[in-house]
Amino acid sequence: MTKNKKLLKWVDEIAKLCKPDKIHWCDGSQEENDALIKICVENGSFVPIPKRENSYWVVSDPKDVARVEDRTFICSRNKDDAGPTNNWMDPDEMKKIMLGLYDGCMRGRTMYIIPYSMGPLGSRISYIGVEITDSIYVVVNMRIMTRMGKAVLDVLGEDGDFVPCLHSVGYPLVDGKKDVHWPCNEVKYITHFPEERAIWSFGSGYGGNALLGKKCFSLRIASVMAHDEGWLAEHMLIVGVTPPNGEKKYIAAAFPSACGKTNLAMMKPSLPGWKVETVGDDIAWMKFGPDGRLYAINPEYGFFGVAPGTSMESNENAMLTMTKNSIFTNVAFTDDGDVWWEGMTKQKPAHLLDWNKNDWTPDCGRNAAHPNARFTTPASQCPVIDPDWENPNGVPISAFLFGGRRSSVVPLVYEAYDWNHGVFMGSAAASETTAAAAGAVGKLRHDPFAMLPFCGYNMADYFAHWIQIGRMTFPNKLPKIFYVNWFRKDENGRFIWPGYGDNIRVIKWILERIDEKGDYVETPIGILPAKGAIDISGLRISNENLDKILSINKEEWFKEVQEMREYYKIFGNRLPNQLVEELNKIEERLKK
Ligand code: TSX
Ligand code: MN
Repeated sequence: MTKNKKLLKWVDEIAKLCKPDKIHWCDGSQEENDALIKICVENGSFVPIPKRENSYWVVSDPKDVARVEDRTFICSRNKDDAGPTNNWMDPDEMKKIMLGLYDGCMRGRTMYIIPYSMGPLGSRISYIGVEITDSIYVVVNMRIMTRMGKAVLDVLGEDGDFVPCLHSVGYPLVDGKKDVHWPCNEVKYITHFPEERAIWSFGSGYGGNALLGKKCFSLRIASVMAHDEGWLAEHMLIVGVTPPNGEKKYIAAAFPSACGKTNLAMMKPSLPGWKVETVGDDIAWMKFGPDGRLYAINPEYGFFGVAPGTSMESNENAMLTMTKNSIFTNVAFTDDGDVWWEGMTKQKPAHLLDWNKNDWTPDCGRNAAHPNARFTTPASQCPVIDPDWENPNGVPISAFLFGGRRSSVVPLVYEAYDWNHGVFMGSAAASETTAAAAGAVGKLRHDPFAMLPFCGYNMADYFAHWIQIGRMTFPNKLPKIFYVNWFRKDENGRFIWPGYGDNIRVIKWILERIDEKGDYVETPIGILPAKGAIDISGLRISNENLDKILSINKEEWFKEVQEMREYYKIFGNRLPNQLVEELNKIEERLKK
């Protein structure tokens, strides 16, 4: 147990509020994990997967399958501090509502206390959280996704600080009510109190709604902490790239959903002699080191990835990571005792149990797995995990990549002229919607820095923070900034760039540019590769198509600038002037 005063007081307070039958302090041990999983196997909510050692199949309530953005709130004192891109409610008002919901919400259940560290234990870049939950699913997922248990309490000590994260599925077992395989509540709230750095979540057991170390802490609350303390908490993958000459560099990259971030994080490069190693696939925390460079850690301990579309072709390393010690949520189950999802194999199985445990055949007209089905799997099992992925000092970042899914207009890659131009590029990140998302397909959605659902404060202040970061060190110590687009289509609607492992060809140019090499041309929107500067050896791509994705169309870009001016209006006068200046500069260069 712990002698931490804040923690003991808080647990006592929450126990009085939620009124659980029992309290269990998680030590993180294998024995504890085995015992919890045994409960779930016996009650039928977890099904062992015979083909994968120590792995389990779980299906959720069909109404609890994804993050609920419209039920996600930033409860700052002032509405303007949440900004135009967040839902806001007054913190006192929200607490009143939620205290009502939490009152007795754990009756008949056990309350689990999960002490966890985001980042290597004891690193100066890491922070501690404690999640209180009434869900065993949450406990065992948190054990994969974070460093969890007794060792964290030891680091916390008597006076250490932590982010309190309260979670309940909101399904008390009262009046003889029987438990269900996936308890949850129709009423859902995912709420954040940025000023007191606390998280309250109610009603959902799924992913980012319930595993509070991930999006809630590591992005929404941590982005506020980073703003206040002068560092960066970003929705970015981190990879180490080693060229044949051995001069390894680390890159961090932010992409909106459905752009293949996890695939890029574990990419198998197609150029001979090149190596890509994974530090993280979703979140990067970065602080300045004594040398003035930015050093990044992955605060997570596992991958919580979208299963559909993941295959030996699209992401072999992810497939090899999840062969054991993994949890699969809302995928399908095969007759021979394995999991399956759309896109996993070219040939669909003849029969499955689908994600609702109903019989499924290829002609039944339904998906076998839910499109947002997930794997939870330990990062340590990734065949290409970086040797420094747990280095408490982090890894030095040489470049930031922003991107989006754009079938037209945006070239394959371009480089910012300077830091503020790069910040502009991050703020301009946008992506066309895919069938996986709700709403119309192919509509352009702004997703600045891929942080739209994850920024815990006013997005305009976040832009200003990025500009401020650029003034905190020598310019030559800052990562160079690039924008990439793997998704240009030709007039027949076919992807022009092969993507996947061939993206190493783009990264090769990026690494050359970091060393002030690599042939380039200056254009109104930024620095593009010169003709011949992208290594296309062994690729089948026509000159015409290559020219198309490595050049800009001024008319299209005038429109793009106008569209961006319109978008910026939502931020009002809180938008940093530097970003409007960058827009003006691009427009002036386009006129020349
Ligand atoms: O993840 C992707 N990446 C990054 C990989 C390291 N995807 C999948 C996106 C959905 C999650 C991609 N899809 C990428 C990409 O670079 N590019 C594309 C588009 C594309 C799709 C299929 C082909 C080529 C490009 N197939 C053939 O050309 C045969
Ligand atoms: Mn993400």
